[in-house]
Amino acid sequence: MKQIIIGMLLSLSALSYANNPLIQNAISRKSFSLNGHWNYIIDMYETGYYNYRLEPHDNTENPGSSAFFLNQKPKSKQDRVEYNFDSAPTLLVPGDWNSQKENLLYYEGTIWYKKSFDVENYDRAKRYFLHFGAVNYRADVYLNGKKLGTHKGGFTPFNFEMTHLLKDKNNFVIVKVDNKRAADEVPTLNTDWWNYGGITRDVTVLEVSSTFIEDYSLQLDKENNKLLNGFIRLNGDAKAFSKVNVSIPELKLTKDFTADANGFVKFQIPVKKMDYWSDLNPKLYEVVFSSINDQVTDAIGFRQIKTLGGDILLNGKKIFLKGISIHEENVMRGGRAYSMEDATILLGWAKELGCNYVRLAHYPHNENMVRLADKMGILVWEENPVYWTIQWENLETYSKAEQQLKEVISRDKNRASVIIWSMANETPQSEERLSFLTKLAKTTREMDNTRLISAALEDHGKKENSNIMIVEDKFADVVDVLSFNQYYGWYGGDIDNIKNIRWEIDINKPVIISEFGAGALQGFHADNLTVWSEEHQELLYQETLPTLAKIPNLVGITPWILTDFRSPRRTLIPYQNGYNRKGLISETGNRKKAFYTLQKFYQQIQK
Ligand code: GCB
Repeated sequence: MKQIIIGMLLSLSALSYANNPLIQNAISRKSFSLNGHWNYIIDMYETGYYNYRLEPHDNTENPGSSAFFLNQKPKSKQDRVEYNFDSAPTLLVPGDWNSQKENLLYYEGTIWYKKSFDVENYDRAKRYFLHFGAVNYRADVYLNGKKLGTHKGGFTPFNFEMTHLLKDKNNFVIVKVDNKRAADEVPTLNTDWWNYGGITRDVTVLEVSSTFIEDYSLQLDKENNKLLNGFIRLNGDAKAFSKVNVSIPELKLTKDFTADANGFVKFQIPVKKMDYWSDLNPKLYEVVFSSINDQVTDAIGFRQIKTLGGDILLNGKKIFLKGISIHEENVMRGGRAYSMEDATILLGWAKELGCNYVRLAHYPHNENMVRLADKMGILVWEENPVYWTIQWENLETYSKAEQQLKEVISRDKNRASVIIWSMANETPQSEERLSFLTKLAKTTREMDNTRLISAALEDHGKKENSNIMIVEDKFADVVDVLSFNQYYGWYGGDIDNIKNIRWEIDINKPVIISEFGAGALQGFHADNLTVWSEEHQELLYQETLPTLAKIPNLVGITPWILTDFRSPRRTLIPYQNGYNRKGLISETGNRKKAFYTLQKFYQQIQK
């Protein structure tokens, strides 16, 4: 009996997930935006969610008027409703709340958002989805007083169908956003970045036909550069055995396929001459995916990425990844980055440094970053927020990590710039952690075998000779690229001794140094042994870069980090003042001395 119930529950949860599959390339769909001013109510005690017996209003048959998602209004002068969205202040969406209101800078908890809207040219024959670029961390979404669903994970997109609840006029969407940290979530309680809360990315209403192209992929085969592999997945009543077409007008290529009974078709398309995407030639082709009553256009680059012994080969040629790590923060404005303008600033700085590669740390960044990287010819490492001390033995925590990873892979699987999926960062070793990460890697390979797998691991000095650094981690056997963070000269190790250290790496895989760095307050000048001075950070770069260059299999570096970023862990006044100061650029946009040291190093590296 117990098993039957568990089985039923599992199939129910699978069903609710299957009902809301991620719609590929949301930004090119017919849509309208719900960005802008949303009314908000701060609800520290979650009064609008729980009744006074702490039962969720959601679960009660007739939620009382104190359920905020009903958006109740008093019906008479004697009617008492103790909240009112319409008289509440507003926050901008997209945007974190912390940087918009002074009293919310440190807030971690629940805030309710409300937006009213009409649907111009509402069409009964169409289907409508509410799409969120990201909400940090938990979103409970309601339309016209009814629940659409819940999503957890602060950095990945999700959408809910709302066809059944939508009207042409006077709709209201209410989102309960909760950014409280918790030990069993991903990321967990402890991180070295600001836990920005809110509806941090775009909100869009997508209008699609009753049967539409839900998802697709088109990628160059890993081995054969004259072959494209792809799939199309339809959603809707007429999906079975439906005709679909893929065309690349510039290549004069057009192919018809027929979907199977589930509306799915996997295909291969031979190609003759084509221009391959690379950092030096970021060529994107317009690709049109069509079905009987839907059409989606994307800009896709075709390239191969693989490893050969200690090298990474891009289109068969060795490449050195001149990189920098980046947090998703527009530090000059203050707050989470989300827009194309933000992406242009961040990737523009990376280009100015001489980068052909970025590590988007420590969670999936907004889609503008990878779309722009595609256009600019910047290779990308994307990362799952499995950071430090996740609950490895907790199966639900595993599901949360896997779900976020699947969502980013689903979103970005057609981006040529993305070459590495990183499973985790600096995670403490144990058998449970090894099987957790190995399972994540397996899932990733099943979803996408065209990219490389890595994780930011850790090194340490050998017992018998502390000048010899080693990486002892069984997960190194699983990854395609061995990456590790190393802070010799900052967290332990004498800066004067950097020149004497070397790494003993007995694994025939490419090596990336995923982090190194030192903190410096821009404008603070002293002799180069004075911690927090620009000169000290510059010295660390001057000493570290040539030392790393001696690692035989070194194929890339992403020093920590492009800009100073907000972190609650960094309390030292006057140097840190709430910022991690390892940026090469300050929160005022000024380059520190080490910026130029790294720039010079990259200029000297042959292509
Ligand atoms: C690390 C972490 C990164 C921190 C950085 C630091 O190793 O991966 O998230 O911000 O060190 O500055 O300590």
